[in-house]
Amino acid sequence: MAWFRASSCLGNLAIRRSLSQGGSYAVRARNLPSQNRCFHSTIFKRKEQASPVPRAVPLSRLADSFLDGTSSVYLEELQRAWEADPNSVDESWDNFFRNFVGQASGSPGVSDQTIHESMRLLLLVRSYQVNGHLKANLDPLCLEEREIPDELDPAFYGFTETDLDREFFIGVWSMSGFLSENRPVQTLRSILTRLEQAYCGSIGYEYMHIEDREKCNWLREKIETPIPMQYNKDRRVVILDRLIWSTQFENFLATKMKTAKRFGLEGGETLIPGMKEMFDRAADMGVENIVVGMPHRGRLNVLGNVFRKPLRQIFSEFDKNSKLEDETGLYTGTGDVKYHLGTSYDRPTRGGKRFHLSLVANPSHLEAVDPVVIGKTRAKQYFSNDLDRTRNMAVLIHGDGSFAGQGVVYETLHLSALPNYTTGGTIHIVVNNQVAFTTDPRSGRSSQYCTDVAKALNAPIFHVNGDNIEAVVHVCELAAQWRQTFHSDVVVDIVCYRRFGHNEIDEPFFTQPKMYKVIQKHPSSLEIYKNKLLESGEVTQEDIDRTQKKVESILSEEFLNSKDYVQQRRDWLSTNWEGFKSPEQLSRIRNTGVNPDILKKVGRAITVLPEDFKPHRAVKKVYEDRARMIETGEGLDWAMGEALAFATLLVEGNHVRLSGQDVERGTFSHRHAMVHHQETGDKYCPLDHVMENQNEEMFTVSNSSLSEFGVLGFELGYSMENPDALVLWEAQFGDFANGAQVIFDQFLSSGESKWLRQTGLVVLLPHGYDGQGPEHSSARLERFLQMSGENPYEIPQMDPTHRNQIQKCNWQVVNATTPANYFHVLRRQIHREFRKPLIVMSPKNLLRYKFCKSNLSEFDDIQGHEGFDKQGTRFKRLIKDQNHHSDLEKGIRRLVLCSGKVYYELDEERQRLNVNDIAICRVEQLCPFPYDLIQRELKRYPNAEIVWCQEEPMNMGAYTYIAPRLYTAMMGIGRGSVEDIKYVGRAPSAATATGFLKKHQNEQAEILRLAMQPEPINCPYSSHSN
Ligand SMILES: Cc1ncc(C[n+]2csc(CCOP(=O)(O)OP(=O)(O)O)c2C)c(N)n1
Ligand SMILES: [Mg+2]
Repeated sequence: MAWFRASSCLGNLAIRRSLSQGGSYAVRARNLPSQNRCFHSTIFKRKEQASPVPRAVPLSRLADSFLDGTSSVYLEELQRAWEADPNSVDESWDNFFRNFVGQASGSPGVSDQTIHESMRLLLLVRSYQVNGHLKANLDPLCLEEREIPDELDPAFYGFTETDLDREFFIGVWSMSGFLSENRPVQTLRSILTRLEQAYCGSIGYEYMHIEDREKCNWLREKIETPIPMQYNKDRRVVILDRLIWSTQFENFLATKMKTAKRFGLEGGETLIPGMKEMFDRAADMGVENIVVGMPHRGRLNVLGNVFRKPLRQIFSEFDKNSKLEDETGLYTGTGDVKYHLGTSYDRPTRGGKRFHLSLVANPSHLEAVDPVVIGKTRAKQYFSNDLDRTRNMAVLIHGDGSFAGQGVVYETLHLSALPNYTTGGTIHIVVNNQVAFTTDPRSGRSSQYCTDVAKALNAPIFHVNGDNIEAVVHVCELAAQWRQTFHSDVVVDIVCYRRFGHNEIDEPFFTQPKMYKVIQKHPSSLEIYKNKLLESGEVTQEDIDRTQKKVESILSEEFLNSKDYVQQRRDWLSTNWEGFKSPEQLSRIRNTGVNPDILKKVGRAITVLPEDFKPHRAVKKVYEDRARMIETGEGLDWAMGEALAFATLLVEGNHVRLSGQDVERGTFSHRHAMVHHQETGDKYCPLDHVMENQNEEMFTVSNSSLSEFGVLGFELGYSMENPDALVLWEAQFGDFANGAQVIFDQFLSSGESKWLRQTGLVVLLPHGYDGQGPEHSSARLERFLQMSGENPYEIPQMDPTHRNQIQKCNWQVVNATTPANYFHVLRRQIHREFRKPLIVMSPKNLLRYKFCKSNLSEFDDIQGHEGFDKQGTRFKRLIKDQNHHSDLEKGIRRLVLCSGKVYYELDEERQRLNVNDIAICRVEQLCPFPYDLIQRELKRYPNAEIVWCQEEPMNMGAYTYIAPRLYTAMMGIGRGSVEDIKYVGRAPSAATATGFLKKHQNEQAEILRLAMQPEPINCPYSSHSN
């Protein structure tokens, strides 16, 4: 009987005890009062050892934390409340009191029963539902010491052994599950037996924290089945076959690649059959696409056995001499280690359906891929019109250490129910091998379970003993059913072990000697299952041998073939990206100007609000001003430039999505993309009405949760799905982007090179020195530039017809200074045959600055108009001096190169001082560096002193990026050396900016003074300066 479980692990008790004394293994004991635990022992121990029968505990003294923290007089209070108003209590309690009060004594067979006895029994039942998992047999090694809570002891409720065969009245329930069997009278023994089977076997269910009764009932129905769930022979044969594949794959690699790191799954092999059954069940329930994210552990096994990546290919990747296809023009990037690579596959199910599986490539940074997977899934749902989100599903696999430790797990979980981020539920599988590298759970988390973080989301959590393959398969299927039924997250926690060290060359005995002594002797889950099936007589030894031989011979054959395997063209373009160019295939440069009629038409559409709509007064004015900008064609501001970029991309059929903190209004109150009716609170989004009957989601602007890592990761994943989408993430202030540093470093700047995946994600980072202090001034421009992969000492091919500098760079960093240029750089993201991340240092005070305006004619494609230059209207990588200088200006004594809003301050100062021999050029695109245009300006001013001017401290901003490139450009035309580059800007500094406004103003004034001073500029901040 399952509730005698403790005795089945008796063999290990001695080990447990000595381990806990030694203190080397995590003991997650709860501090429980020691009295009243005796009933367990009276049941489990022989009579002479039995402790005295405890006294019943008065109801009012019952510890009722398991009833979600209500008071200790819970039942009495509940009864009083029910008597006053039956509707004031939960329906289940209403039923309870209805059944009992005034009836119990009259019911046949229960005449000797008190109401309180039945109530106590009910509490015991609920206690199993709430806490049964604490007694479940979860640890295959039987090493984990867990105190069984008093609430699971019948003695706690006053029951004694003599009650075991007494019949108790437990009522007739409308509630599903255990109490719904319509057997109002049962013996305590049969009740306990069922409770133990349901809640304390190889699966520990945590679900009573879910507030929704319908969901709890659904689960109860699945858990508290009349008889325990069993698979039939056919299913068992399939499960065995899958377990053989999973196990032998690892064994094979272990023998063939003894010294290679592969982060094997040994000890957790049941993951593979579990996943496969989960996917089959999901596909049966309508899932067509599954996007998977997972860490290193078991990845090769998942790739081979679940994704069906050709085994020969996997094996060949271990071979240092493996051949790369020598196809000309093949872009191979820098590559990545084999256990980070992604793949995709169309997989048939046992039920005859097909579904598509994609594994997202990820870096070593554990859990960083989580939001990326979710974002990609959401994009799949948008592009396949999967409105109820049942056809596209995300599955995330985690380690126990990383699930508990990494904050991005929480950030990702918290996106799960947000309307613009939900994917209708993610299935999380934790491969809980009870160790993280060398760290025990005791040092790795403060919570009981590594999965506790998911409870905040009301996700059910199924802990399962990883040695019990059928239990693993069962909860995997249940998770799929839950996801498809309730469209919310669910967690499967496979408690297993790690047979070897962290990787195959690591020695686990250094740090976990006692655990590994047990592991050494522990049979594999395959052994355990084989024995079980042999015992049941459902399979014979010959059947098993035949399957094992077949698997062995396929593995060996694939291994042989791997020697001649030639790596195929890397699968870097999924269907949506067909025709897109790799960094080595030249893509045509296109203009981004828009027909003026279209501009007017969409401009009008996005500047009107419905007649009966009452916006805030100030917002009304914003929209009136915008309407005027369109009508007059003059004075278009930043927000208008952006809105026009979005609107024109929408009419061209693209999807536009902008997300980030407070982006709907805009941190600086400039965007007002979502307008709020001041009386009803209704919202109106003008960009949803660019076209008639526009799909509501085609333009999405969405305030996000207060997360950078999670949300940026999500948008990155979103952007990778389909190139016909302009996806933007805006940081509240640029500084906050460093909360998402992993996404910048590991994905955005290097993803294409490592994994051959493109993204056109746009990142808007408010940046600029306006006296707001160290944390609101700098978006850390220098960091983005430092990560640029360009060689600063080599001028790439700049001829317009051969130029693929921008395709070869890893990302673009721009600091646009006009609304029109911002409009064009956004449109350029989509109007090209490749995608490249775009980092925008976006303005703050320029949003309303009187001179930061553009005319509508700079947006159109009319020859002769302001924005039209030699090639047409497009983004200007460099804006030359506004004084209409000719091709040769010998009288200019200084050329000030700068980027961003400091330009306007320099220009104002120049006008104030009436200086006319200084030219100011704006480098709008810093990366890739516009060598051609810089050289053009250098030639225009042959006698000018060359100055780089910036607001940031010398060790920050663009200076260290600009200097070698400017030098290379100068060298290319024989114009001076590196000493000829003069710096004007703030002194080197630890903090990005001063916190004192006065100091800021002085510093800013000094920059302007220096840049305009009549004397030549010496290099400041050096010992040679004067
Ligand atoms: C963010 C991050 N920090 C540290 C590491 C280094 N590291 C690699 S595996 C590992 C242990 C992971 O433990 P767990 O999540 O339990 O997975 P397991 O290896 O046990 O399967 C650590 C610390 C990492 N890869 N990523
Ligand atoms: Mg682990």
